[in-house]
Amino acid sequence: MRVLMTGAAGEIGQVLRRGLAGRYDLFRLADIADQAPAGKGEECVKFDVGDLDAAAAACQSMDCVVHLAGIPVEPQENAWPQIHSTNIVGTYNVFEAARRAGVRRIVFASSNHVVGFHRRETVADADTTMRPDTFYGVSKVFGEALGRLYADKHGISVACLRIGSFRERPEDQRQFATWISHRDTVQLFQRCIEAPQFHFLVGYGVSDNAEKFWSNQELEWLGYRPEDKAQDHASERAAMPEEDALSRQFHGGSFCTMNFSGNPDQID
Ligand code: 15L
Repeated sequence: MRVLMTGAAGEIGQVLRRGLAGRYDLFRLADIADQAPAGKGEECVKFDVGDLDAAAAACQSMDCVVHLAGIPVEPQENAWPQIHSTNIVGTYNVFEAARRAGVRRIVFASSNHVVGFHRRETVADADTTMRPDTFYGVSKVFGEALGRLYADKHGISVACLRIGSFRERPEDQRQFATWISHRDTVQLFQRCIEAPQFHFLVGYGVSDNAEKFWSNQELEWLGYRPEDKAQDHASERAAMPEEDALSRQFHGGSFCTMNFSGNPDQID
């Protein structure tokens, strides 16, 4: 199996690179930034996802593309032009490049922020209505829609993973619901890359946290069995600050609060 991973020098990319090392006939690691030299079975390529021709060249002879490249949020939301060029145009380029190269599967790093404005009493699953909480969340909604299109129209098997809080350990109160450990992240991506043929799936990237707001029940067949849980870090919790009154109402937490000028009472 030959796998291309975009955003390979990012936080998740580096953990996947280590965790999946040696599993594939070729692991092609792509980023706009410099990367550690290629090891056995690896190949490093440097390009900007804004360049469709470069993306198409990187997709040549790949079976699967793991698309991580994108602009995140913290500490503040990036300006729309950057989100547009990297997360929207860049994601289109990678999907289209994969199609042109005959890639059979795409694993797309979506985000929990596609459902960020759901109230915490709601347990979200794959069919829950999208309620993005930032332009970043909107860009991930776009990526998931693109995934649907490329699955239905072109028969590419697409997995969209709504990643929660990817950290070594939970760092704040919300992450007792949203945390995903490094080890569980590796397992989840590996299952999606290696699963037998499927058409389209949406999954939540979350560890086995007792308080989680998201359900992967429909994904039992995938075999993702998280090994970590936030409650194992309960002793560290008392030292973590409380969330503000708006953040603690919604799945997206502080992402909902960023630039907020609405009325929370109107958000059902
Ligand atoms: C995300 O999608 C962000 O990329 C990440 O940095 C985290 O903040 C995470 O969501 C979260 O919800 O905690």
